[in-house]
Amino acid sequence: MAKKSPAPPRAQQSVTPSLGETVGNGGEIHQTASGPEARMTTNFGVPVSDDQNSLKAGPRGPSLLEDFVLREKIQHFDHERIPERIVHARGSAAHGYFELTRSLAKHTRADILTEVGRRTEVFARFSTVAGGAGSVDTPRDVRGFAVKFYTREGNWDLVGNNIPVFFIQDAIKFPDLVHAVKMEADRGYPQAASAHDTFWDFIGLMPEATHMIMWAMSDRAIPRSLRMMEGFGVNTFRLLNDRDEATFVKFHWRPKLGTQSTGWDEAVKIAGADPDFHRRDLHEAIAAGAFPEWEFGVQLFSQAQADALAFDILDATKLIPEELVPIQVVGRMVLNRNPDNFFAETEQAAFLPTNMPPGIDASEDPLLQGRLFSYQDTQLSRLGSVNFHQLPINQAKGCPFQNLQRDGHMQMQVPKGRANYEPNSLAEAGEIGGPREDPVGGFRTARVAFDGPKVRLRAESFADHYSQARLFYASQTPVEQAHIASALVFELSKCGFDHVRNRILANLGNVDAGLAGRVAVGLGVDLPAKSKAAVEPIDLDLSPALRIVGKYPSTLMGRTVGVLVTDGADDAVIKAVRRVCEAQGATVKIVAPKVGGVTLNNGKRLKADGQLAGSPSVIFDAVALVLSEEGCAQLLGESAAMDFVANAFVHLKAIGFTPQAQPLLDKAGVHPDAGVIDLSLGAEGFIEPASTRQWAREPKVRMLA
Ligand code: HDE
Repeated sequence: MAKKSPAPPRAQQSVTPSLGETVGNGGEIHQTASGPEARMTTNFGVPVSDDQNSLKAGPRGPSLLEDFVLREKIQHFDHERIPERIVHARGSAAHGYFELTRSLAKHTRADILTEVGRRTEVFARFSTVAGGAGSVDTPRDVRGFAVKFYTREGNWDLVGNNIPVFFIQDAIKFPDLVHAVKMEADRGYPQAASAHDTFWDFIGLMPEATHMIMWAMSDRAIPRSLRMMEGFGVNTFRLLNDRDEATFVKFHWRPKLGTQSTGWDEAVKIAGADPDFHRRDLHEAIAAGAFPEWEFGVQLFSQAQADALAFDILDATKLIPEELVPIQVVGRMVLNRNPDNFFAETEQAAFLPTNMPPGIDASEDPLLQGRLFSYQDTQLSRLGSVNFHQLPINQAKGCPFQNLQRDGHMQMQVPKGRANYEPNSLAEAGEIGGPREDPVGGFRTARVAFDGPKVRLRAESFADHYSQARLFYASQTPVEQAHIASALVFELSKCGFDHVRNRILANLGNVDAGLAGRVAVGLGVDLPAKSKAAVEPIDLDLSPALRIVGKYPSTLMGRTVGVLVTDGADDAVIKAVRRVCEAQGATVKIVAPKVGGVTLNNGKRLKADGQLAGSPSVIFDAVALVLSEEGCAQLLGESAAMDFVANAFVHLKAIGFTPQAQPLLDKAGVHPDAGVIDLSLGAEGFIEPASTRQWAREPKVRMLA
């Protein structure tokens, strides 16, 4: 345990992070507390007398080489950055807990999945895939959904996505996929965007990606909030019980707030208005005590059930419809603490699909098999040391770790004794013998028999590239189908090569002739004949669970309402809007022409949460316009006000208004509909339309493909 440092002249505390408690063999780190009272020292503890001026030869003279305070500070700064993740570089994370609500003891011996009611600490990181660490939060992209469970039997990292399938079937194509989607090699753009030639070139030549493309072009790829995304383990895993009997499993996360997305053009505008839209949203929700929560579910199935399916459960481009194998909810995750330090925690977190406690095991999915190598390996270039597991965020906090691995770059532990090899008999001489293997409690691999030649082949059972793409598209509501078609038109319109576009159109013909036709019309090009499929697609039973629209109940819970106010606005109406919205669990933000706020009709001052130009309506889920007549007249000359109203309308949001706001509504082109609510009739009527999008409005404001 930590020793106290000698008492410094001013209050200073020596703290030991959890490392000292969890490693079990003596690793210690002394960190100086930072606080108003703490004394500044160099990294080696020498007190610093002046942090404002470097050491110079006279007040105007050159700086001196002997200034170790300056040199240490600048040198540390020079090396503050580490390489960003090659994929999923842009991420936001939070701490929380997982609680098991139903035991899976019949299927697994994993402690975390068998002890009902136990809370296990977790760290969850959400990410975009393609963009760099400094890119925006809202591009059209897959989202990473990685959860580290600090279980009592070692860390379990469930490193998933918000889409249940993947682009490719074999890990050997992953570098190609990532090269194709990232910035083009010669020009270094586009950043965080799949809408360019190299991506669609690769996709067209890899028909196995078509199912994933349907998801990536759906609204799932433009989530409203990280708190409003489903999560999926994607690959098939195994659970192993006490008798080492295996059950296949797919893992699912379902957000308590439902799945909700932005519009595509809205996401583009949000990128400008608030590049940190998702990061801020997660941070603010947790800081406000509105803790994001997900249900944890499993699809369990036997080898016999797997054999009866029309596709291979080892193929990560396929999902198992919930209608065939239901999701059983067995737990929940609550995120209730923001990281203390972005770099130390979110950036240094290393997720490894190989982190599995006893009772959970991988399958032979060739994508997963590659992942079992890749993540461990990538940490070496990113974190720079084989000892990255000793970083506080990566430590096995739920249990001690102990083995005979030694030394390496940045070793933080100080192991005792001579036993750094095994077998050894040093204990017989009274020395430390070191930890021993545990054949009973230790991790065991599923006993799967294989007999066959070594081959470089894709299994024939992987060859149907289109049936599930067709299933996904056919299962969507008309609104969602229109969004998929329009997204394809948008993306392909950014491609310069005709042959690239045409190959995609030809492949789409295998998904749905109507879809291919819509996209061709949207592009203004002739529809080519459909491509030859390796296996003719079949029509599978529809899966309504694959929709977003209508899948979860409408709710204002966790959403944000922007109330635009001016001087002279009616205090009673503002209060009523706030009351009804907050009663539903929404956050209300006041937007005013000036951040200092407004003077209301009763003379009271109301501070604003945001200034109009910096708080466009794209960052809210619904808006209310509580204006005075004069205030409205002034806003008629303010383009930000016009945009506020017009964008709320075209992004299908509910607009509550006081009658004084009518001229602004008229000028912004708002037509009355079920989502345009007169607040003078009572604020209650605002709740229902504000809890969803006004899908019926969409054909009037947007030419969808
Ligand atoms: Fe990853 N992936 N991946 N991936 N992945 C990484 O590991 C990789 C795949 C996912 O918040 C990297 O630590 C290969 C599927 C997430 O830190 C890297 C293949 C799924 C994260 C890597 C895949 C994912 C990563 C980069 C194909 C959903 C971010 C940095 C075989 C199930 C985790 C790192 C975080 C990160 C490799 C495919 C999810 C390079 C080779 C499928 C959420 O190791």
